[in-house]
Amino acid sequence: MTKFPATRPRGTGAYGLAGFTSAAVLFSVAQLVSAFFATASAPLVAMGSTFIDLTPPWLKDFAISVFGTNDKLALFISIGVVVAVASVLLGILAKRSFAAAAACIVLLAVAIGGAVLSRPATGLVDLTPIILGAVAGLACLRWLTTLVAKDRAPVSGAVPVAGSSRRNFLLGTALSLIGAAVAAGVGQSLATARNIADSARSALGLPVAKVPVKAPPADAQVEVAGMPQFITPNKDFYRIDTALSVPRINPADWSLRVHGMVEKEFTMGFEELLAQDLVESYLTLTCVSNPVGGQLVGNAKWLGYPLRRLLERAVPRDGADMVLSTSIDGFSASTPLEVLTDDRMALLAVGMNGEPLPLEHGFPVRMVVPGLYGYVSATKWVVDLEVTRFADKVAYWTTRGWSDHGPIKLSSRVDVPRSFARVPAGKVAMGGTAWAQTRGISKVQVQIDDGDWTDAELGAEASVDTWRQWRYVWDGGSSGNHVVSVRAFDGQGEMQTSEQANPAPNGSSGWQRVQFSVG
Ligand SMILES: Nc1nc2c(c(=O)[nH]1)N[C@H]1C(S)=C(S)[C@@H](COP(=O)(O)O)O[C@H]1N2
Ligand SMILES: [Mo]
Repeated sequence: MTKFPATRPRGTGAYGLAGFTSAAVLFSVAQLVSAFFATASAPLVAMGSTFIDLTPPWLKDFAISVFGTNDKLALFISIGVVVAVASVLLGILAKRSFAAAAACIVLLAVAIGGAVLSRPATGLVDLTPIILGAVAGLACLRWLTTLVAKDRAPVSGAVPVAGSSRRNFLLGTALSLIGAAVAAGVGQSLATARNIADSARSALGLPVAKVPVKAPPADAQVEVAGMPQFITPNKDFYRIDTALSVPRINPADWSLRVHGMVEKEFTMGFEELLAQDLVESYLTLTCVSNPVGGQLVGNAKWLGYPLRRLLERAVPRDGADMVLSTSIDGFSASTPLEVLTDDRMALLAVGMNGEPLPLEHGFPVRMVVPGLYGYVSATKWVVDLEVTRFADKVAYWTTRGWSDHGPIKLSSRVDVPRSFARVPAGKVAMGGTAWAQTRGISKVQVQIDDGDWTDAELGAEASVDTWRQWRYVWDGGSSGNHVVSVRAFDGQGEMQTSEQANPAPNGSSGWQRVQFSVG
């Protein structure tokens, strides 16, 4: 009937779908297998962690300012989108040359393998997930592209040929995708079931402090609707770290090595730590990435052992001026030795607000140090303290452009009203928070529009290491837009600087201004 062939090869769409499906198989098989190996053996975790380690300060700042503490979710989604697009292109490449596409998959696997090996606490065996994943992905691509090649579309006008090869391709794709989803789901439940840290944490009873701390005065909390709680509940406490998957440490396996420029190096296990005379203190933690008016600040009651005592036992040698603390996942912080040996309450903490540390906040042991931003002091999942010198060792963020010393800047914030809130006419109760850890807050002033700076009422002080709330009742003004500004004074009467600074390299500064409207 016709001289033309009645079919032509399937278009690029089918190949793109084959590529996407093979990538899904590769990643989910690797994810499933990774449940039996180090957490960082999962391709997504290894890639994401490596990406985070390569992140320059401006990008970290940007990510936190846009996504806040959802920055990790944003990273996973971005990686997912990039992988999805790349895999479709790979499928299309396979139409021209299967060998070229296979070579790309092998290269990708090698790159991921490199990322896995670059993580602390991984070894050659941790390459198993990516190797098995790559084999499964390759096999899937081979199979599906063979099925596509057999499936030839009818040329328009020609009588359609039987659609069985078509059905085979779609069936193969559906089976592969279902298999991938099942593998990913099973991998997830295996990882949860094997999470020994979770069960150990639930079973753990912490000792009580030898010296319990006095509860904060009731009027540390000012009475203004919408104010944050004076003590931040653990579930609301901000979380910032480079750990894409939270380290899972069995306390029975935990130990802390204290070494370096010391007379007596030693290692302490968890039991031994709990047997020391533990103390409690209220302390406000602050992240250097907190922008003016930001929420990366939290206040908690900590239970722990004074780092001063630990270092007394090690006896630092002359010339040492820094302690490099390292976490199980390779993060490190450089803290001035004198800060850890003077009489402030720098703690090796095991408890937070009456519970063992939550997993995301450093279970089983972390550091908390009054007066310093977290990146130079608050090492979570800490396993190593090296007494050394700033001249000799550089910590995680310091190599990425942040200052090696990170004292917290005197800051204040407006919590109520929120930006662009509309308040009813009449009296307006405003409130906020101010902090200058180790020095305390002596005064907070507010200014409405271009009016005079006026003293706010202060909530009671729990300690110089905690934030202090303020309250101000404004008589109210004309309907329309207004601005409230805030500034604080520390315990020595020094005023917060009005100079605006971004978080990098050593913390934001400037007075917060909040716009709101009346009426
Ligand atoms: N192991 C580890 N500890 C870490 C970090 C980290 O990335 N890894 N980040 C630090 C930073 S930058 C801050 S601000 C605090 C935050 O502590 P939180 O998450 O308990 O609020 O932890 C510090 N300790
Ligand atoms: Mo931080």
